[in-house]
Amino acid sequence: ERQYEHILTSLPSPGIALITLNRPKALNALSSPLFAELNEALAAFDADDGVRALVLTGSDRAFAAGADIKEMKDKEYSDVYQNRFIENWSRITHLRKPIIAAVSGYALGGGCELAMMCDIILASPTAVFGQPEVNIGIIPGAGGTQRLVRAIGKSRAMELVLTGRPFSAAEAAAWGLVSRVSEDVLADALALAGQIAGKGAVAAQAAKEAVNVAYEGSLAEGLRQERRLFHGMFATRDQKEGMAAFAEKRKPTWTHS
Ligand code: CO8
Repeated sequence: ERQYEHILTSLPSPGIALITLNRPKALNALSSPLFAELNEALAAFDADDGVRALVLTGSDRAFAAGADIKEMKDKEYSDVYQNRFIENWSRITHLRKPIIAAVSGYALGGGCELAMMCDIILASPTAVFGQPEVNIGIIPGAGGTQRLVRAIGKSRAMELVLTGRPFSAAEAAAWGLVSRVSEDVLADALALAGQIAGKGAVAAQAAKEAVNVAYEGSLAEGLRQERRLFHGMFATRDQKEGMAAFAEKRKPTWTHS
């Protein structure tokens, strides 16, 4: 079993993988070494047939307080441009399997962006979101200006990105950035992952892909792709089993194939 320095990984129950960001002294600031490990763990779990849903979390105090400002502060334009700084930090969006962010404490800057790269966000009442980059002379670099607009609308996103003001779990829930506020956010995220892991894996992955088309593209293209993925379900054993089980009034036994 691989041991990491900046993250913790575990398999808390069948079908579920948990990744915990673990740089407590820096409030889980996102550094290049942390992302190298996160990407490695994500790739390993995505390739593991025993894993059908993932949960990403931080500590009670911080999901992640942003990209590591100390790592970034002396970088020049030519460094970040030529080295494609943070380009591979969005690899999490290429996961086939559903991933839930369980957010407690600070989710600022890159931390908010990382949460938004997940498929579902659940927030503890203590969660504090924000895109404060403007306060340190930069702008969001990993989707903050794009995904926030889609999640909560242009006027709110514009206000938050231009002022850098933090916003609460309650605001995030009212605006639809998170699906709910939960007192025991990690337990609830694991329970939700358990529900998803209980579905046929092919259907869960196709559903995720189809929802992401709606999120990323136009309606016409989304409806076309949805129909194609829907048709594809009829090539799976799980479709035969799922519909037969319904007709026979019994629970389906998924083969995830
Ligand atoms: N980078 C580096 N170190 C950090 C960061 C950070 N983003 N945030 C906190 N830390 C460190 C502090 O420096 C401090 O270290 P030390 O003990 O050595 O002084 C330690 O964590 C504890 O922090 P504080 O003492 O500041 O704790 P407070 O409770 O007083 O404040 C805050 C907590 C409000 C969260 C405060 O730490 C803060 O404002 N942090 C910076 C937030 C921020 O500006 N984030 C945006 C960064 S820019 C960015 O994310 C660009 C995105 C790029 C793409 C990312 C793709 C995923």
